[in-house]
Amino acid sequence: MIKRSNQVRSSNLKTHLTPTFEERIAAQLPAWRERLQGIIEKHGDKPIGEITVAKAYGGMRGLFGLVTEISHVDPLMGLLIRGYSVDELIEKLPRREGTTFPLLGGLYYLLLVDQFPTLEDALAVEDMWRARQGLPGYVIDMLKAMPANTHPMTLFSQAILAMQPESKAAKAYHEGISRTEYWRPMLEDALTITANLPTLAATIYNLKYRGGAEAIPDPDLDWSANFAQMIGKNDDLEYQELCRLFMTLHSDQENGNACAHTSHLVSSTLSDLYLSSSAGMNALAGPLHGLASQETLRWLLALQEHYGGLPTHDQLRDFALETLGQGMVIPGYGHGVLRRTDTRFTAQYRFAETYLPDDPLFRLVKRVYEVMPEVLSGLGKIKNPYPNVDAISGALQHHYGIETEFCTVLFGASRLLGLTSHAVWARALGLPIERPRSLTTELVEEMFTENLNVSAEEVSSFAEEV
Ligand code: NMX
Ligand code: MLT
Repeated sequence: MIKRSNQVRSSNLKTHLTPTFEERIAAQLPAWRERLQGIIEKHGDKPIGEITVAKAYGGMRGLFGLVTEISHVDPLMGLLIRGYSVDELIEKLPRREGTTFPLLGGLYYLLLVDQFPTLEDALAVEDMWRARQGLPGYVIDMLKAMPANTHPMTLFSQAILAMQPESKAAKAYHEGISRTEYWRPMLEDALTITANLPTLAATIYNLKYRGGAEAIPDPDLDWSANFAQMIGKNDDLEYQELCRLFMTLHSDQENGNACAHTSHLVSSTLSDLYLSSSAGMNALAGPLHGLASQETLRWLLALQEHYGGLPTHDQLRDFALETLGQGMVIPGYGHGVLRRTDTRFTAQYRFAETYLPDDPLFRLVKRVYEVMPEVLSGLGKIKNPYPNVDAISGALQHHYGIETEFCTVLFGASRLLGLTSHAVWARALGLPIERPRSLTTELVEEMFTENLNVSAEEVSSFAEEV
């Protein structure tokens, strides 16, 4: 029997929805499977885009190679989860009386079940999470054994991986389970992993920055607010609200972003959710992806220190050009899909206007927003000169005293709600192992060498063969 820590002190928790999560998803599967099969039979050979040489060399930008129902990123409208925009989610998802931002139990219900949750549904998921809380003691021991300078994202990914022996799906596969049923124990793993994310994040925070204080969830608090409580912010209701907003905004972003795609690929081999979630977090830990939250905060703090406060517009322009001149990116700006200001930036901006309008770092974020789109547009190569979600998230966390290096762990805790939902549905719909092809440059050159006179038809048939 594995010794568990961080367990909630509560009884009478609802451990299931009625009908259960599993039944609600299972009820939708026959129609979905039929729909997918029909689409592939009827339209399977029709193109939905063009694979060009530039796309093959260019990080597959703009290539539609994945399908998911859970969320979609529209270049202009931004993130849509199950069709709902960020603002609609914030406005409509159920919340507890006396609070401003949504219960994440409701959002997870929407992500997984594809029905808009009632307050009762949201509270039931929060209860199901409570009933599954408790980190294995050996995970805490492992985290404690790591060198003090280990990055929190490394600890986060490694702790999720270390919990893999807990996987019900891996056990079921080992014992022999039909591939069509594999999603059921995966769903159980999804609930266990997500239930423990605030505790895991708080445990890492406390080990690194609070002398190792134990993180014990409060049964009276919701999933997001519990993170705040476990790092000692029991009385900071404002920060608890920010946690709810932050967790809502970072939870998903269709399937092609680097962490989602990584986790999707790993899961397509029928790896369990502990393995694919940890892999996804390793992608999120890169500075062009989720680490940009930390990097933006570092850049803003350096800017503030350099000018001894709020720089003028001209000073800011100079500082930005210096960063660019050093071959570095301006963190928090640009996007692979979006072509206007990220709606998740705007939602956090509104939070700041309401709760911390005079915060010096927020005033700096505002000033950067006034200057940066013009500076970046001036370079003539950036497709989106506007801020993304990371341009402000770290500044808000900083206001409430959160350590700079920790910001991406919060991003990860939220994003795993999306990643686990995608994986459960991918297995439920029987999506195959991912295995695209690669070319060598020599083959590319051969395909397009003029004097070889390869016709367009031959190129297509070559593409079919390879
Ligand atoms: N600062 C400097 N250069 C940039 C920036 C930026 N913020 N954004 C794009 N570029 C460059 C990019 O590196 C590329 O240069 P080159 O041709 O010399 O390689 C050129 O502009 C064209 O890039 P795009 O096609 O506009 O952008 P792409 O889709 O390749 O990259 C990002 C998207 C997000 C990786 C890129 O905008 C970036 O590096 N941003 C800064 C880091 C960041 O904020 N990442 C977080 C994204 C959101 N998230 O949470 O993951
Ligand atoms: C994300 O939230 O994953 C980022 O905006 C990156 C992306 O969409 O590519």
